[in-house]
Amino acid sequence: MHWVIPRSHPRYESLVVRERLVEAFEKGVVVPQGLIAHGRGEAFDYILGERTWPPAEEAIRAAAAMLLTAEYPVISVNGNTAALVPGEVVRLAEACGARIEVNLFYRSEARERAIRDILQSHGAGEVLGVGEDASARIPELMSERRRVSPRGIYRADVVLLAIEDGDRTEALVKMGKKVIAIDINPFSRTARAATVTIVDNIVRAMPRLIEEVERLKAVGREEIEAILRDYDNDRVLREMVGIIRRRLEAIEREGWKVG
Ligand code: PTJ
Repeated sequence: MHWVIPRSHPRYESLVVRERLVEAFEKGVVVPQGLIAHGRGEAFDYILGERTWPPAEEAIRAAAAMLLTAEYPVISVNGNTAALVPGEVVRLAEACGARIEVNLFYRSEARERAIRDILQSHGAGEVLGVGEDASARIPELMSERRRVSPRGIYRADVVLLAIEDGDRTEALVKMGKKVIAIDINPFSRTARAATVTIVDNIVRAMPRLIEEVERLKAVGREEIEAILRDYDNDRVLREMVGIIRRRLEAIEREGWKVG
């Protein structure tokens, strides 16, 4: 870490996360655009009071159910995800039997390898999507992100992605895949296109998702299927927008004691 952040700093956690991204940026794992994307995420997190709200909990439960009932789940990893939650990606993949694939908007083989190495240093086995392995193409997508592994995202029925641009989410849904997105911006195209959208900071959402997968493993298939049947992503997104609106109104009315 370059800057020693005093534990007593009121924004300690958030500043430590920033340092992690800056370090990953200096190693070439995160692109400069990833730092900008994080700033956008921070702004939404600030508005949401940096906590996981009930509709996000509901989406996490549905995501866990979807991962557990998937035939071929794949976790897609980009630079920001690798910098922020590498250990959690590996633990989640283990918990639900998912493959892990590197998939980058700003693609370079050096970045692919660096991200694979980070994941493997956290215990990952095979990491797909590196170099020649990304030989399949997502139709209708122009960015480098269209290159995917035929043994990974291309074949998956359920794809979990995070901090993602909207084009690919839409293209994956068009291919008939179920997409679980972690995106703290409920207005983003990714949030609106995904099958299940977890509107939360990835650093909070991933540990909770792992917990939920572990919990649901112990319940019956019927209960898991009921969770999926009752889930409505449109409603969850509208509820998140309602939370933002009510929070802003409460702060306007009562000031900062709202918290
Ligand atoms: O590593 P690469 O090459 O694949 O590139 C990654 C970036 C992030 C640059 C690329 O995917 C991108 O440009 O993404 P966008 O279009 O800026 O979208 C990122 C979304 O993630 C935005 O809606 C942000 O609000 C949201 N976001 C940012 N940080 C977090 C987040 N959501 C959850 N947790 C975060 N920590």
